[in-house]
Amino acid sequence: MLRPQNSPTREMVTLDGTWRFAVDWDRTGLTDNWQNGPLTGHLDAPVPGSINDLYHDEKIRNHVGYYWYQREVRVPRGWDGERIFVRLESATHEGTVFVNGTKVVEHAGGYTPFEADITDHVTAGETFRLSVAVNNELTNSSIPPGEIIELEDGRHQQEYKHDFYNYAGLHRSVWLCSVPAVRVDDVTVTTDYRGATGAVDYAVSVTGGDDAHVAVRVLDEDGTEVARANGASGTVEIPDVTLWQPGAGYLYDLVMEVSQGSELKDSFTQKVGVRTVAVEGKQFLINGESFYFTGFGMHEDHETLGKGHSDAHMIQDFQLLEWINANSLRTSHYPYSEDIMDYCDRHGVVVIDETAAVGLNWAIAGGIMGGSAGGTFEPGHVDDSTQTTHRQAIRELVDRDKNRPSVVLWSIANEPDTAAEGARGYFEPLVELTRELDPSRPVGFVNVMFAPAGACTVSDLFDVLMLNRYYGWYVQTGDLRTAEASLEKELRQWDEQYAKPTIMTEYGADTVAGMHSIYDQPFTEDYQVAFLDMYHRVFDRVECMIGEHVWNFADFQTKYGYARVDGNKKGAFTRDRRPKAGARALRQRWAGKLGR
Ligand code: GCB
Repeated sequence: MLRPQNSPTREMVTLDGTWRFAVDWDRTGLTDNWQNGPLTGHLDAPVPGSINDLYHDEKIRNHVGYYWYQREVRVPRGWDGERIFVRLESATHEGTVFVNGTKVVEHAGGYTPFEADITDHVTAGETFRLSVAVNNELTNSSIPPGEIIELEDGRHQQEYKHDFYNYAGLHRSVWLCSVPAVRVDDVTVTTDYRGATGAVDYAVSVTGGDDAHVAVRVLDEDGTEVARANGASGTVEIPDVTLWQPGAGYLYDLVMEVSQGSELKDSFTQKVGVRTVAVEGKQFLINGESFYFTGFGMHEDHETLGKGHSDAHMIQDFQLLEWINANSLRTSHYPYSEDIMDYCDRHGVVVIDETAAVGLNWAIAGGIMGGSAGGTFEPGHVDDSTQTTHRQAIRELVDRDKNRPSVVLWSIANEPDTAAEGARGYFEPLVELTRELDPSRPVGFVNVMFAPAGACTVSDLFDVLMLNRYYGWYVQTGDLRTAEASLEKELRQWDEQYAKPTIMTEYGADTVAGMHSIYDQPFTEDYQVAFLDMYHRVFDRVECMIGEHVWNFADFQTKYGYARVDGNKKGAFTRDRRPKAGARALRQRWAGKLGR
């Protein structure tokens, strides 16, 4: 699905702002057809934004089920004869959209976009009522999975096995768009270069006209045409190409023009960065050069907004990433907003792009995250229905981000129970699917500390190893000497057994800003620095290590738990983005790594 844009043949209007809002307390909204009239009550909700931290009524925050959003929309009068779409960048976790009284689309998966062709339900120049029922429930057939518990007093409670708050709502922008009937429906690009000449392989699919002709032009960042070609697929060569590089995200415009006879029907522009990605031995190569990842596992998480996107917060976060000398990030633990991805493309930030498959692990459920015990890969837990949704999550992620130069590696899950029986049967087809959908990028998953080398049953299926380790924190707490020995021993085992490029995708210690000690005392800023230093010494001694992503960029909100005081405090920055001592230590370390 293409991202909407303004072009000579396409227009878009934002539907962001304040919408009417109602909580579907008794789950009667759909049966009572709330879409058929104005929502009752006096509440409003912001789009984009999470709803959980906004209202004084705690029941709204804790509600399990549907929230309803509604607004009036006027279709621009010049859109007569165009196809009209509504596009939601996300509805977490499920959205059902109505135009006036009619259901136009339903979508599951809280972090990927969806759209509906509403041409037959609206009239140019007139208004319509747009309603969205958003469901925040997580079950064993959702990604991420969860379980809804009915309490003795009849209330429902949402359980889940991942460590971030289950924010809900319309977290990203909503658009009304016009597109021509004959139009570009999809485009896939892959890039290469030989010497100074860049090559862009493209394949355009057109809908609405079999006899349509496609012409493509490539413009550089000054708008100068540097290449052109005819046909719906082929290769365009760019002389004296400027490569997309980590830290310098040069983007060309691939302008596709669809005509019938001499009439221009559609014009769509795809941003293209020319770069290559490859895994060779124990190295990860970008443009043929070995790349070392510095950066973080992140979260979309802010006070008040929850997981709602805000450009101001995004720019502040990327400024801090630049300040700290991070060259990359992982979209832990779900696909991030398309605005964030655009930013990474434009600015040369390297991305490990992750699905929302987090918490597929019943083995740690009885431990640090709370929850019920039992095996992971069994009916009712992670089963065929989970896998079906997981497949769809992979499809939608690759479809959304396949043309992004910033994305160099797919992460298809975070910390699944890969030491368990059933893990290989579950993951093998998912790896195959990812490779089928995108043969151009390496595939990985993030391994949990309970599935070390020798116990993990799936690591051989992947191109890159990604490990989360918490020696000195969840185990050997406060004993960095023992932790250093354990970490080094384990990393050497991975190196010997797999000899694959290995990224430490999580390591970190909860740190209370302002707390200090002269001892190795957990939770202090001093311990955070000593902990990070210890990991870095070890990484520098083990050959397969090609990157370090600290957990986490900033403190973030989680569900309640005795191990969480107002959320997870492993941030290098506080939730309001002030640096802890660890941030300055990282800045210095990574300046060295990047030769700054
Ligand atoms: C992990 C998870 C991450 C948690 C982190 C922690 O292994 O991948 O989601 O937040 O540990 O701090 O416990």
